Amino acid sequence: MPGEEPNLEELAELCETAGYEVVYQLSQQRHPHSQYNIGPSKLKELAEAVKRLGIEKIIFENELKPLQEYNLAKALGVEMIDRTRLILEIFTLHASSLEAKLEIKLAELRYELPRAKEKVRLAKRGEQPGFHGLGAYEADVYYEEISRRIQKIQKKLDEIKRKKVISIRRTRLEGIPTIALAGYTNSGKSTLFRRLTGYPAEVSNKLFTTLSTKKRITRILGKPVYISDTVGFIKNVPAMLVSAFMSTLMEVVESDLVLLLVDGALPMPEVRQRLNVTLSTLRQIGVVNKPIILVFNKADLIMPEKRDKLIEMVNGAFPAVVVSAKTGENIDLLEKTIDSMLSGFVKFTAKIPLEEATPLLLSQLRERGMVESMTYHDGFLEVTATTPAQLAERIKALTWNGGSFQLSET
Ligand SMILES: Nc1nc2c(ncn2[C@@H]2O[C@H](COP(=O)(O)OP(=O)(O)OP(=O)(O)O)[C@@H](O)[C@H]2O)c(=O)[nH]1
Ligand SMILES: [Mg+2]
Repeated sequence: MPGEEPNLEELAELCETAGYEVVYQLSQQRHPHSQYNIGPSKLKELAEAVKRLGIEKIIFENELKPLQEYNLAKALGVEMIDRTRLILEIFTLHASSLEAKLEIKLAELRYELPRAKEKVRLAKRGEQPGFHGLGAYEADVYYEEISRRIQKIQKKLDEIKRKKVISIRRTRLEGIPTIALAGYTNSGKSTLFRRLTGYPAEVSNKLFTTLSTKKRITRILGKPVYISDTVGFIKNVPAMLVSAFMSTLMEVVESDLVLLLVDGALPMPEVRQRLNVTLSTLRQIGVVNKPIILVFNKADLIMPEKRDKLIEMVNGAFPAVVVSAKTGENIDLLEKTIDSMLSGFVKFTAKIPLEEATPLLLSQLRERGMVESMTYHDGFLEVTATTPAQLAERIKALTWNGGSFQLSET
C-alpha cells in the first residue's frame, strides 16, 4: 500500500519460524489490485521467479481476498497464504496445551468463515491448490458446519475460562499479587520468567515459542508473588486472532502488575513501534488502569548512551528499567521497582493466643509472609511479619481474646 512501510523482514522471520526457506522477496507500493492483489507487471515477475526457483508456496504480507487467492493460485500454479494464515501455522506447530489448541482452532475457523461461501463457489469452477475437496459440499452446508464448530469450541473454551476465573479468584483470596509478563514476541519474556522463578520455561529465538500461560510462585525481595509468562504480541494481527487468545491472555487482564517487555537492542524506531503495538494490544484486551513497568530487555547488547535514550523515550510516563534477563544485569533494580509498586502487604506485630496458633496458620505465615521474629511466651505467640493484607486481617481476628495486634511502618 502507498505510504506503508514494507514489513518483509518480520515476515521472513515468521516464515523461518514456520519452517519455510525464503528464496525470493517482492514488494510493491500500490493499492491492492482487485483481481490479484499485486499489479500485472509484478505478477509477471513473480510467475518468472516461481518457474526459475521452483517456488512451492507464496506468502503475502497483505490480507488476500478469496478471489485474489484463487486467481493467484490459478495464475501461478502454487499455493498462496497470507500473514494471518502463516501465524496460525506457527501457532499450530507450537501449541501444546488443550487450551491453546482450541484457541487456534477457533481462530482458524473464524478466519475461514467469511471465506467459506466464496471458496466453495470458486472451487466449483475448477480445482485449485488450497481449495481441494470442497466441490462436494453445498456452500450453505459448509458455512453452517463451520459456524456450528465455532460454537462448539467457544463453549469448550468458555468452560476452561470459567475454571480459570475460579482459580484466579482463589489466588486472590490468598492475597498474593500476580505479576504478568507481557510484550512483543521474542522480547525475552520466558527468559525473564526463568530468571525470576527458576522454572525452566522454554526459550527460543523463534517467534511465538510460548503459547499458553505458565504461572509460578516466587519471591521478590522476600515477598511472595505469582509470576505468569504469556503469549507474545506482534503487529498487524487481526483482532480476531487476539480475541481467540483471550482465554490465555486473561492472566494479564487479571494481574496486579504488568511487566511490559521490549527488546531494547533493536533500532530506536523499531523499539518505539513495538512499544506502541504492545501498549495498544494491552488496551485492546482490556488492560486499563493497571500499573505497568516497562522493561527494556537485552541490556547486554545495548550501549550505555542508548540505554539513557530508551529511558528518556518513556518520558517518565512509566517506571522503566533496562535489564538483561540473560545475564541478570539490573535484575536487582527491576526487583526493587516491582517491590515499590506492590501494594497489599502490611507489616505488623501480633500477640496470638497459643491455642489459635495452629500449624496451618504457621505454614501460611511462612509461605505467604516475611517473618522477622517469632517467639513464644506466657501462652502467646508473638510475631512480627509482613504479609498480604488479607492474612494480616485474619491474624488480627485471632487476637480478640487477650492478644494484641499492631500495624507498623514498612
Ligand atoms: N542477548 C540477549 N538475548 C536474550 C535476552 N533475553 C532473551 N534473549 C534471547 O531472545 C530470544 C527470545 O527469548 P524468549 O525468552 O524465548 O522470548 P519470549 O518473549 O518468551 O518469546 P515468545 O515466547 O516466542 O513470544 C532467545 O533467543 C533468548 O535467548 C537478553 O537479555 N540478552
Ligand atoms: Mg516465551
